[in-house]
Amino acid sequence: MKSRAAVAFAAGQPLQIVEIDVEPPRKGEVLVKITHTGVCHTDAFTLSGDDPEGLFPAVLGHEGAGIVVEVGEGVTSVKPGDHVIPLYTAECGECLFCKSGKTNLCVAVRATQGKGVMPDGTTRFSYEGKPIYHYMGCSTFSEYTVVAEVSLAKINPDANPEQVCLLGCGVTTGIGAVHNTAKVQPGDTVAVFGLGGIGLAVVQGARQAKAGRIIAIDMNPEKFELAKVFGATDCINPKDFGDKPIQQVIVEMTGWGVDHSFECIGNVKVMRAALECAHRGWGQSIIIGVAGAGQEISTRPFQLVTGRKWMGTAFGGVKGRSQLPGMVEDAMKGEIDLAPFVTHTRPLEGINEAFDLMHEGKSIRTVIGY
Ligand code: NAD
Ligand code: AHE
Ligand code: ZN
Repeated sequence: MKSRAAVAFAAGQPLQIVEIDVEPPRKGEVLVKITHTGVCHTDAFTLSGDDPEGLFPAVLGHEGAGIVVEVGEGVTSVKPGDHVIPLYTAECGECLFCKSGKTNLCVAVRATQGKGVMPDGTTRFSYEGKPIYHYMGCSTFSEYTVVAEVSLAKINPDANPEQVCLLGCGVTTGIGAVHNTAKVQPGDTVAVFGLGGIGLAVVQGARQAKAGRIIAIDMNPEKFELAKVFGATDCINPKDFGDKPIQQVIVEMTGWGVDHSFECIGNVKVMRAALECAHRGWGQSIIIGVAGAGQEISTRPFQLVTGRKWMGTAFGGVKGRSQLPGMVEDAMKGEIDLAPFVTHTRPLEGINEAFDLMHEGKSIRTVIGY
């Protein structure tokens, strides 16, 4: 079938809106009509060429919501008409990782996903007879996409897709990082570095967890208004402190540092600052941001010797098929507030503007409606 798609033909180039060919779903696969997709910073990261797994040409996009159109052989957990969210972290329930009960990092389709192909090693997308790669097992920048059955969460059909698409990545990642990874407790002190979609979701999660002080940090003070709406108690801009390291500022604000810090930018220098503002003896720092190829983190080992923990999280530790439907219900009950994240909406033709708005710091999320 034909599908309108925004194709990344080469790194660093704007996406091109073209009509691609999409093959029917094969065994264990599902054809989904995407109705809405968010644009996450990770899409921009991969488009920039900094992603070691970045492949071109590709259909990017991994923060979508849609409706099942057709299922391949053997698919039993979804049927045409079901409302779904594609998952870049699958959940097969059968692999070593799923069975461990210790992680959401299912490996069922991860290897082929990273190579931009379906589990059988081939792609369902082509343009003018030439193959186009899939992306993160989702490729939500195409109106029609094919994903593995294990990469689909079936959700309440009454949910607002323009908002719940954000549970496909950003909001789930931030909220999940607070509850599943850091396990923030009432009264805990939290620092959040970077107030985009991820950082603001961390702020919201910290308030849900009844954190005491929530310190929000960004170089763009325009992000502070929404951070306060979501529960930030202090908003600080590193530029206001001259040469003073921001970790020192936060330690001085809190006495000994924060119980939990979250890096939501992808900047290895900020990752260090986030670790070093954690409380002596027990503070922990969670890396959420994705850093480019060749980048490495560093700190004095003494920071760890003296009791700080350095951790990371993917998709907020959330198991997509078993836990995401419940998060959609939480959003429908108002227990997760999604509306403020959607600062802009655009048709597919406006997708490059969505990237521009992100880079200019003007948007939190632009949601593309097909
Ligand atoms: P975004 O661009 O919307 O937000 C980033 C924010 O960081 C902006 O507000 C920006 O002003 C701020 N910032 C940039 N440099 C800064 C600095 N030096 N100090 C303080 N603030 C600074 O991005 P996003 O969509 O929220 O994504 C954030 C990061 O999280 C990206 O690296 C993305 O790839 C990553 N991510 C990771 C996961 C995961 O599962 N681990 C999931 C989603 C996104
Ligand atoms: N491909 C990159 C890593 C990118 C990365 O870390 N992705 C996050 C999700 S970002 C969502 O916006 C993630 O979940 N990683 C775990 C995984 O299995 O991909 C690289 O460095 O190669
Ligand atoms: Zn994302």
